[in-house]
Amino acid sequence: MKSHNLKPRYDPDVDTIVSGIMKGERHILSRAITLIESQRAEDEQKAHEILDRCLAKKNGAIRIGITGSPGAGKSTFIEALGEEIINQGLRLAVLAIDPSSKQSKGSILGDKARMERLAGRKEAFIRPTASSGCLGGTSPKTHEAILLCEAAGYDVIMVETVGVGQSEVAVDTMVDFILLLMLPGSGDELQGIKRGIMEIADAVAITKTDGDQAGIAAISRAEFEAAIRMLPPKHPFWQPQVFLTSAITGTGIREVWQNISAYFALMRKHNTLEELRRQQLKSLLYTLLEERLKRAFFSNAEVIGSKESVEQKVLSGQLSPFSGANALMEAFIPRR
Ligand SMILES: Nc1nc2c(ncn2[C@@H]2O[C@H](COP(=O)(O)OP(=O)(O)O)[C@@H](O)[C@H]2O)c(=O)[nH]1
Ligand SMILES: [Mg+2]
Repeated sequence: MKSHNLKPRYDPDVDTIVSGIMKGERHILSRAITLIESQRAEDEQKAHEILDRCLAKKNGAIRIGITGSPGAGKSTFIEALGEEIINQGLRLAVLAIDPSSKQSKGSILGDKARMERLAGRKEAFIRPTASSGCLGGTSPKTHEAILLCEAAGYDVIMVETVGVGQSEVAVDTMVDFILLLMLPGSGDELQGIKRGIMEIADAVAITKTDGDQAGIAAISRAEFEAAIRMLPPKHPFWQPQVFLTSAITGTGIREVWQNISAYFALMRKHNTLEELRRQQLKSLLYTLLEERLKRAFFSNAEVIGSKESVEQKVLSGQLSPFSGANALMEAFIPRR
């Protein structure tokens, strides 16, 4: 008899998952992140239990956000920086969020392939994640995945996100250090929306400064340095620096890591990291609460029942959007 057809799907219970995570078993950690990302109610419940039990374990990991436009060289940079980190004897988890992966699974594989050398190291855990419609890909789920990676004992956690404005603000609430990657010649973007990103960057790396890009990269560096001087400091003790890097030749990679290390040494000296952790938890609390409220609102029978007619009245000018919103709130929580 062929027994492989009868083999049940591997579905470990909460105890097995929690102890597997604590032991640093990568496939179990991956399984737990899948539960976090699941939309199914029973998975959500399971993920919740796992998270609650993992939260108790704190390991003092450092969290680094790597952000920049698509094609800026983030994944390739993480591979180069990641090797440097692992060679220092540290364990590294990478949560790579790819907004394009919503449509095609191909690009998820693409990102993992880009970090192939890193993926082959036992000290590294690489988890490509679909952005599931969230701007830039960060969501409470990313924050939860970070918490699990910490419980699994990783010393450094990197989150790759695409810089599209609002998403950096979201990633800023869950990581301790933000490295902004910019292409040579992108200094003109400083005038526009990228300014918001500059405000939360703790360091800037101009990427791909190999080949014939060296001259233009030097100009960009001066432009970014000038822009940083104009900004109010994010931390009183920290002045962001601009680095020229190449993931291909290895230029600047070690310098960036030294800069990041110096930042965390200062954070510890000023006892700022603990305070930051508290702020991050508070932020997760309210993000989750907002998500729960929204879900409760839009799945409420009364709201569903009146939504269409309210919308029609707003469209035909019978109701202002303001009164329409009030009417829907009234449907959700009737005034007593
Ligand atoms: N010349 C050069 N090309 C690079 C460098 N880093 C990345 N690339 C290339 O730039 C493209 C985009 O890189 P990728 O890491 O996927 O960018 P991401 O979208 O920001 O993650 C790929 O074709 C890389 O091979 C670099 O340091 N120098
Ligand atoms: Mg990438």
